[in-house]
Amino acid sequence: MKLERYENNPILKPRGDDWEALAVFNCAALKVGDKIHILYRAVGEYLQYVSRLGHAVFDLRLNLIHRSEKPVFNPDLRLWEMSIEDPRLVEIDGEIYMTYVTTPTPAPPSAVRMKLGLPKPKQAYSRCAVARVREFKEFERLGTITPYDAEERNTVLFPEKMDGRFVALHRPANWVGEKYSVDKPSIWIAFLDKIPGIMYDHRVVMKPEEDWESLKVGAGPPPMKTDKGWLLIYHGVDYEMTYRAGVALLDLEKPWILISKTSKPVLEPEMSYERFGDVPNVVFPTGVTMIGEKLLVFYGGADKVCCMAYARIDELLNHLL
Ligand code: BMA
Repeated sequence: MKLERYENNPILKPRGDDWEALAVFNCAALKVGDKIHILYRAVGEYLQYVSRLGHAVFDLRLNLIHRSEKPVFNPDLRLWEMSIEDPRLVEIDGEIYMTYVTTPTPAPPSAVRMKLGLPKPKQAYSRCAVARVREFKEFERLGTITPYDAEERNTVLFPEKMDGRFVALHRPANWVGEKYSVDKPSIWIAFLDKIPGIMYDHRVVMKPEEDWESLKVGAGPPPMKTDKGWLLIYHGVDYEMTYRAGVALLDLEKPWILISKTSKPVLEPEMSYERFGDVPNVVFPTGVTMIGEKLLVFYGGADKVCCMAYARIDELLNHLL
């Protein structure tokens, strides 16, 4: 099964000559009432490749009704945040939370470095942090939640607490080897008593298995509750650095148990806006929402633009089961 692409893709393109001039991609999504709020990663220069977050609002027919003139969330150098990347949005007990990546050193991706002839910088680990979001204007930093010894991206929170604890999926890229029981970067689950807080009780949920995910896997948007289980859209990367999207189903009560996952990707780079951009051959899902029976997946195309693809939820679940 494949996701269907929205006919008016890309839904957001780079704009102006400042903070979002070069790339806008990897967008979080949250439906509030009859609006879909998008927070997207925006890049305005290649040398340092600092990303900030922009905010866009769409109606349920995907007409753009607002786009911020300025970034709504900026890195804070006093906190060793050089860049804010790949946001994910989730509502838990009536509050909106955003998980995001912070990188402490400037680091354009290798495709961009090669074009500019820049050397590979020595990089400190990226980490994932959480902010409480109010009205998509106020972002209250609640701190880093990933373990101090882990290089992290792709942290998402479940939309519900379990036994009073927050539940997260994360992808510690350097937790590989005998000690960790995985030999490639995998998706792990962990718990938090509160936020701010630190994750504990880590378990592996999903390892790379298929050819198209042979290098690593990482969570996409936060898991979505269905009567059959938690639906997780994730990305897989192969040795050619092609990013594709797959779907998995996790047990409702014991979400560390994988019920099923698609053996083939549901979305892969085919369109020019997914094949050619700042980093070629990338679809990178980071947002999900439901409209009626339709599941909408928001994703970045080639680290350049924001896009959407969709499927009927019953068809997707039947396919998984
Ligand atoms: C990942 C992240 C994403 C990016 C992807 C493809 O490691 O940096 O933000 O979209 O690589 O370059």
